[in-house]
Amino acid sequence: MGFICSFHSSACLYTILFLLVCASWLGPQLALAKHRGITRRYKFEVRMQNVTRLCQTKSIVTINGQFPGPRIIAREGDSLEIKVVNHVKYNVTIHWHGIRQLRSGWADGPAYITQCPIQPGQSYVYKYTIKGQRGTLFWHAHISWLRATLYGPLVILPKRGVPYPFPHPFKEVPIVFGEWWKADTEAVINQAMKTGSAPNLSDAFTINGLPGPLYSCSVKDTFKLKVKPGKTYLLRLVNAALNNELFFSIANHTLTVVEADAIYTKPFKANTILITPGQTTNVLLRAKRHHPNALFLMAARPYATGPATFDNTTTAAILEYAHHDPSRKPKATKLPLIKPKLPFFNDTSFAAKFTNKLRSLANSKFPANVPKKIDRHFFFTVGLGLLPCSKNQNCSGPNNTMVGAAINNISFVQPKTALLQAHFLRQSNGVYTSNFPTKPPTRFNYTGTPPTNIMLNKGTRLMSLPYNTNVELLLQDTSIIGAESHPLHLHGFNFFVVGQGFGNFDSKKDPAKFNLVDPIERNTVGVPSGGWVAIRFRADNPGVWFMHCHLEVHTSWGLKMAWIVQDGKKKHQKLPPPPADLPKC
Ligand SMILES: *[C@@H]1O[C@H](CO)[C@@H](O)[C@H](O)[C@H]1NC(C)=O
Ligand SMILES: *[C@@H]1O[C@H](CO)[C@@H](O)[C@H](O)[C@H]1NC(C)=O
Ligand SMILES: *[C@@H]1O[C@H](CO)[C@@H](O)[C@H](O)[C@H]1NC(C)=O
Ligand SMILES: *[C@@H]1O[C@H](CO)[C@@H](O)[C@H](O)[C@H]1NC(C)=O
Ligand SMILES: *[C@@H]1O[C@H](CO)[C@@H](O)[C@H](O)[C@H]1NC(C)=O
Ligand SMILES: *[C@@H]1O[C@H](CO)[C@@H](O)[C@H](O)[C@H]1NC(C)=O
Ligand SMILES: *[C@@H]1O[C@H](CO)[C@@H](O)[C@H](O)[C@H]1NC(C)=O
Ligand SMILES: *[C@@H]1O[C@H](CO)[C@@H](O)[C@H](O)[C@H]1NC(C)=O
Ligand SMILES: *[C@@H]1O[C@H](CO)[C@@H](O)[C@H](O)[C@H]1NC(C)=O
Ligand SMILES: *[C@@H]1O[C@H](CO)[C@@H](O)[C@H](O)[C@H]1NC(C)=O
Ligand SMILES: [Cu+2]
Repeated sequence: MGFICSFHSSACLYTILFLLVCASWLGPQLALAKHRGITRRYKFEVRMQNVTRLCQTKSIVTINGQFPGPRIIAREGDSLEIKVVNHVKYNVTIHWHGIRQLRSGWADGPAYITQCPIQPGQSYVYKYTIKGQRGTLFWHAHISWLRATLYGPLVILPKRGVPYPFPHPFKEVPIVFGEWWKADTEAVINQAMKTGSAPNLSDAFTINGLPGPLYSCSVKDTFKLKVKPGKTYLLRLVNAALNNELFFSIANHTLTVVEADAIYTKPFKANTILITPGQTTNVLLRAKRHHPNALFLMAARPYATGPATFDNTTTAAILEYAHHDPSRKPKATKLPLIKPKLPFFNDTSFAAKFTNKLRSLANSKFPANVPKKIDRHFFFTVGLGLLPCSKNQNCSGPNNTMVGAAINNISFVQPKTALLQAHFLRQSNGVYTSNFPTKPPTRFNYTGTPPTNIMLNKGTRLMSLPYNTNVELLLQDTSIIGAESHPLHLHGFNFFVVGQGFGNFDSKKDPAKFNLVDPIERNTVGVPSGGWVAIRFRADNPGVWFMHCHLEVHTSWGLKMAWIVQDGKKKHQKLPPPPADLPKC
């Protein structure tokens, strides 16, 4: 039956294409370049496209008319040149999430941080080289809420001839989670910023662009994963949802986690995966040895801790076994469909147990180079608060206020020009100041009863670091308006997650418990709800690097800041000048 993988379902095509590309496309080109990387060129035409989900058609922003967007595939060491041409009425930028962008900050993508937007009718070529990274990442728009539909996987294979540090999978399949609104998402966030209320909730989550059979009018839009008994599959999980961390589980199957944010992990088994927006996770799925005469649901739904209501629906795909003997193939519709059991929405103890299992391989091939001698310590509170609305607004908060979000009580104000350009040209005057506070302005019981004054400050303040500074950063959640897990994403770096805990960070007792041996290395970490996390990184990449909550609504509200990393003394430690086609404001 056309039940699951109907011909007009783009996501089915999408996987098939991906598998084909993996199998053949890389062959001849790479044979010529055993050790040296090659340059791969892509063209991204930003175009509107009508797409129907949940029985409603809407016009969405896409790349090349595809939703989800095209896959980018490269090998470690390759260079990418991606020409983005903007044919829509919106300003657009694209971010290559998790790519370190070593000395190529001009290609990072966050609007007004590293570049001005690509305006309607304009184009920009993102150029960068993938150095020392392999695994699953993704790309997405990095302006307003356009990433709701502008996203796709970015797969970095190891250098040719270099094996994975785990059994070679029979096939590799991207599983990209998204979030779907029936309404126009730009209207949703614009309305929220005008009224000061929380934005309208999404209507569904998606797997490879498809909501799945648990929504009304959606059975035909279900992603189907077909497996052969006894084979091992590598699922490349990406959470591209806007505002929700997700639990993911496949009924009656155990997954083995082998990689997170393009860093190999010590393998461990899990029935449920927790993945925040901005995170990626590779898992091995071992198909059962014999045809189980059943179908299995692969489902995802939120891990939600905040004070606000959330989209509590469940997206699902179907895992189906192929028969060795097609004549014995039972009718798929006759088979029982087995559903997984997911943790409860606010199961923070599950979240803590899961994240504590993530460890770097930390062996000679893949060492964990954790900074040991720290040059600068920072303590940042992250959380919500209230912001005053302008006089001509009528905001829904008390005394014409709106919900805001902040780091160290500063709700970031987006500048009118790109920070990286202002920094490079030494024209910071009137654009930003370099006085981001190293600690919160007042001490309080961060996770206890909040202070009575919960107003926030505003500003475009940055933190400047000399080249090669070893940084330790404590991220402390606050309970202002409500404790909540915030997935903090740092551009330009991977960091090591050396410690985490609940309540307030204790600078006397907690550092003794830090893991400096095999902590997970990643680019996005969930600050535990009502708790803290300690991260370390070496500031070895000159440029201006955005750090923000990857819940898009919190970014809109100001939970963001940027680091300046100054040039080093040597030539290869300096940021080169901007490319000629860098968009202007
Ligand atoms: C989308 O549908 C509308 C209404 O049917 C139509 O006017 C428009 O041309 C379509 N857009 C595209 C890109 O196909
Ligand atoms: C948000 O939801 C409200 C209530 O259902 C509705 O009136 C409004 O039009 C929605 N806003 C957008 C932008 O869809
Ligand atoms: C699925 O798991 C349940 C509970 O462990 C078990 O009772 C059932 O037999 C399994 N079904 C299949 C088809 O594997
Ligand atoms: C989801 O939230 C709605 C509204 O708060 C509630 O009525 C419903 O029971 C919830 N559903 C689940 C599965 O928790
Ligand atoms: C989780 O939610 C349930 C029901 O909404 C509530 O009773 C419980 O206190 C919550 N648990 C935590 C840890 O917040
Ligand atoms: C603001 O909005 C509220 C609720 O919609 C309304 O009662 C009030 O009159 C409005 N105030 C102004 C000044 O527009
Ligand atoms: C609103 O402003 C008035 C006057 O400044 C003040 O007395 C009151 O406490 C404020 N209310 C809130 C909820 O902040
Ligand atoms: C902070 O608040 C929590 C929760 O109310 C409480 O358990 C704790 O004792 C408080 N800590 C201090 C130092 O007051
Ligand atoms: C945050 O800044 C506002 C505005 O300056 C101030 O009123 C408030 O007390 C500060 N809050 C904290 C917790 O420091
Ligand atoms: C697009 O970006 C330019 C340059 O920053 C800005 O002037 C313009 O207002 C933006 N347009 C929209 C629709 O936001
Ligand atoms: Cu957040």
